[in-house]
Amino acid sequence: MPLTLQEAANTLDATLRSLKGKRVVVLGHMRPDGDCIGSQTALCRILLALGADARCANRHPVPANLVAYAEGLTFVTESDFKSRPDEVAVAVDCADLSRIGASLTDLYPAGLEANIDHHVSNDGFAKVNVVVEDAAATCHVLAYTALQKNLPVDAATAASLYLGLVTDTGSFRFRSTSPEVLEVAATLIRKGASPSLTTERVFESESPTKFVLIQRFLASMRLVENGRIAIGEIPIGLYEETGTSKEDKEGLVDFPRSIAGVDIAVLLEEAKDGIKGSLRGKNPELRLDLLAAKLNGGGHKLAAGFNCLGASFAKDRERIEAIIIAHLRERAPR
Ligand SMILES: [Mn+2]
Repeated sequence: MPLTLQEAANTLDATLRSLKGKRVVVLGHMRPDGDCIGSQTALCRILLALGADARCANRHPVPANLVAYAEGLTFVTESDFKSRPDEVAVAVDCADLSRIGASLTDLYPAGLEANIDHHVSNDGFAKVNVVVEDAAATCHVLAYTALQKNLPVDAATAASLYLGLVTDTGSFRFRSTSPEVLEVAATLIRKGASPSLTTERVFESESPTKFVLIQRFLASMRLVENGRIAIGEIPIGLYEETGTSKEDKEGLVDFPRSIAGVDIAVLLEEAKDGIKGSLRGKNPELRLDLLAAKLNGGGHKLAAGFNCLGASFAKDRERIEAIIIAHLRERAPR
């Protein structure tokens, strides 16, 4: 099922052009990140330019630092969302339907029309599945297709596509940063994306309260397994205490990842309904997607997440830690 970028471009171009004259909703994942919002807004603009009646919907709102990318588009949140007659749904950056949320997907009982993604764990849930595991971002798949097939890319669309490339490659620092990715980025800049404006909006617009959250997160960090695993925690109530929200979690897991000798960086977040985890690595052989799967999750080889429903720090911290340690010993003994 995984495609090359070229195969994806051929399929996606035909699919997008076939949506002309139709009502389309572009769905993304809960707690959307830069690649999700970038993909949704870019695809929505391309579809509008192709003559489709397109809009975006998400379970959670667009994060404050990404709102500019949705300017001029209809972006609906779950609670206000109703499907329109004959509306076709397309998903971006979602490995499976649960990432979108049943409250949205249940409104399309005939199934989703297309699934555009780059997650290894994508289960091919739509009629047309355009999944490129080698792509650096869902925005990479979209940008490659749009540029190669001469789809309409105005300055706002270029900015959205660039956003997804920047955020999913960690500002062009991760392994996924290839010459091809940088070539696509260069073309997007020529079409109107601004690297400095992107940085300012996305990375230099944090709330002052986030620094309190960062301080507390750093204080919680500990090294285990001879320094090969770094774990930081967000206990229940910390967002309220620091005047922050879930969205402020973005980027925190890069701190444990940045330590020399750390193979697996872990962020554990305790909530009322359980423990959520983010996993980050430097070596793809560690297959963090498989580790996440052991904890009711999934993702990429180097970046994955999980959700242990009903778990709490007091009861389950050691069990989760043991699973992570066992996975590291199994995949990369030292
Ligand atoms: Mn992505």
